This record gives sequence, structure tokens and C-alpha cells, in this order.
Amino acid sequence: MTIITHVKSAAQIVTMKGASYAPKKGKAMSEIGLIENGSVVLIGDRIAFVGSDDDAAAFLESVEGDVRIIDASGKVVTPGLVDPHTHLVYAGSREKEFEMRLQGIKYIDILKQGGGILSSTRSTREATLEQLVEQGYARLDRFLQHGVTTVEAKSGYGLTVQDEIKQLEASRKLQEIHPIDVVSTFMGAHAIPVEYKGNPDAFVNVIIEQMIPLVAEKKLAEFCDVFCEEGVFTVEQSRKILEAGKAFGLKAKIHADEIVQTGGAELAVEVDAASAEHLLQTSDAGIQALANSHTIAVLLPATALFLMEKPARARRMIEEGVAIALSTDCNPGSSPTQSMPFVMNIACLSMLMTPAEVLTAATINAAHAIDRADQIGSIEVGKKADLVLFHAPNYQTLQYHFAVNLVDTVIKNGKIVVEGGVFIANRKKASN
Ligand code: IZC
Ligand code: ZN
Repeated sequence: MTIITHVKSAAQIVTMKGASYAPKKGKAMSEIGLIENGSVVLIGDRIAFVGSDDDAAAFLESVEGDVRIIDASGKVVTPGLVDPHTHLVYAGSREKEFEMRLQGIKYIDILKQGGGILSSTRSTREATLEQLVEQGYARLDRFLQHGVTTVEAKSGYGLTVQDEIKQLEASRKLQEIHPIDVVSTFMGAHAIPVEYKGNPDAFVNVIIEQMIPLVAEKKLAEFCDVFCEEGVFTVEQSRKILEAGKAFGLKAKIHADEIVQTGGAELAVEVDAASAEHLLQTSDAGIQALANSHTIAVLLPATALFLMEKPARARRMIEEGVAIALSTDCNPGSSPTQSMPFVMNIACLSMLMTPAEVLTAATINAAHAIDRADQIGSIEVGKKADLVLFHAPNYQTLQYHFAVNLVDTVIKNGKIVVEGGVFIANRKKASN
């Protein structure tokens, strides 16, 4: 039977309405479509109504069936949070590198010495598909407890044809069995594996001639990403890989200007990428190029904090009209966290984004970054029934009461998956 859920008497509903067709830029990032003392009605896995409690009562008279009521008084209701950039599937961990970095050794130098991404690659190659699924599942559980209902997940710790496929198959399995929706990105161009040290162009050829065609044939990814960085992949190599991906139907994403200003933001615009990520070092010209494009700037302030670097210039980007999304960058090296709420806190504290802007960046703009804004990212009729109820009287409190998990209830595809801050029994993928 179809489940009907009436979330009623919410102190505030952050709807994010009106941005399904184009991301919010500039001042529009502050318009969050607030409804006070409101209701949301969910029928099955879709949103059927959003508005005042009174109008909800009238709407429900026209609906047949039992209605489950969730009292949201004293709470803020938001769309399910969207994390548009994660390295979800991996084995091993890198806490010893964290200690080295605290002593002043740089992330990129650890990679150059065969650690970093290459360390996670060794562990991931050794792991079985089942082990990757089990560890990814536990990470998704933590995402869900922090209000995230959709994540993007990148490969890039296999770096051989077989191991990249294994990682992407783990993502596909997680999409099938976990309540969270997992959107898959192929990122064979994450590092130059040891087998190709000194001969990166040969590895670029493997990516282009073997990996991309196979990933496309097996329909294992929707996007193709490249770590465009000094000492990793050059702008020329990145362009070749992203164009090859596009020829096989994979939309482009780029890790751009994270450590050194390479012109990655400009390349993102040139190849019409869905998103450009990091952007810590992006030039004024790069910001201008992004502002005049369809490309979303996905900022990762937890990564900047964890690498002890200055964050991206979010205020300048918003002033220039760049559409910003936020993400955890969940990965074992530069951001081992699954907390989008904490990322939003850091975005306020380190980049001076406002409480309204960070909500936009973690919902509708994040949905645009993974090409899902027609389905998720706002509380509008017809969209997926993905909601979060936070213990907070108003949306500002989500950032003010920082570094604690205020998530009370998470609804995914119309099913309650977290209640009172904990998982409820028999949690599995909602059938729809
Ligand atoms: O494992 O270090 N920046 N890729 C690019 C990462 C960080 C993930 C990692
Ligand atoms: Zn990343």
C-alpha cells in the first residue's frame, strides 16, 4: 500500500523552490523559499504537497488512505542533503599521513613519495569487491545519519582496468542495496600508478583506450573526473581524457586548482563540465569564466581545513555570480568525514558564507552539480520524498549550534530511515 506521510507544524521549511532548471547564483543563493509553520505531504516516494498546515488539511481531504503524521514542531525541515563529491569506495586509512602532515610534510609530497592516493590504491587493489561494499556501506550509514540522501562516488583507487571496474561495481552494488542514492563517477585519472611512473602519457592512453570504453559499455558511471594538478595530470592530459569521456557519454568533472593554479577552472568551462571542484587557487579570470558558464563550483572547505590550507574564495565567487555547491570530499587522505552539516559549518566559519547560502549549496546547487536537480535538492511537488528534520527552531541555528549532529529524522524515498537521530529497524532500499 502507498504510504502517505504528513510532516506537520514545522517551525520552518526550507523549500529551495524555483531552481530546478538553473542553479542559484549571486543573491539568489540567499533565497531559500522559507515557509513558517508549514507542512509537507509525501505520497509514496514523491512529494505531493508543500505549504501551510491549513492548506495541507484541505489537501489531505482529497487523498484516500491512512496518513502517518510526523510532528515537526520546533524543527527545521530541509530537502535531503546532497553530497556531490566523494571518494566513497576505498580500503585502508591514512591516519599516519595525517600525523606526518601535522609535522609539516605536504600532502602532494607524500603522494610524490608513493603514499597518499597510491597508498589507498594499494589497499583498494588488495580488497575484494565484498570488502569494498561492506566498508562503503558503513560510510553511507554515517552519511545518512548526517542527513545526506544522495552522494556522488568516484573511482580512482584501482588505477588498473580490473581494479577501477571493481571499485565502480562496488558503487553500483551500494546504489542497489543502501537507501542512499549513489551517483557514479569514473576517475581513473586520479594519480599516475607506480607501474607508469615516468611515463604518464602511456597511462593516459590506457585510460582513454581501455578504461573509458569499458566503463561506458558496462554503464558503470555517469561522469568522468580528472585530478588536474601539478605533478599529477596536466591541463593537456586532462582535456584529452575529459573529451574522450564525453565521446562515450560521460559528463565531465574536474579537480581543479586545488594545490597549484593550473587553469583547471578555465578548462572546466572549456569542456562544459558539470562541475569544477576545490578551486582553492583559482585566478580572477578563472572565477569570471565559471560565472559565465553552466559549470558549478563545488567547494570543499573541510579539505582545506584538513590540509591546513586557505579555503576557496567563496565570497568573491558569489559576488561574481558563480553557482556554488558544497561537499564533504569524503576520502581517506584529505577529508575523512561524512558530515555535510559540519562542512556547512566550516563554509560559514572559514569562507564567510551565510546560513542561507550554505543550505542552497548543500541542496539544490549540489543537485545541479550531479545533474539531478529535476529529481532532488528542493521540496517541490513531484520531486523525490527526501527530507531531513533538524532539531533547530530556525535555519540559522543549523550553523550557529555548530559541530554537533542536529539531525532528528531522515526520510528517503518516502521511508523513514533515521528517527530520533538513530536508524530505525529494517532499513533497506525503498522499493519504488
Ligand atoms: O585520496 O587523497 N585530492 N584526491 C585529490 C584526493 C584528494 C583523495 C585522496
Ligand atoms: Zn576529490
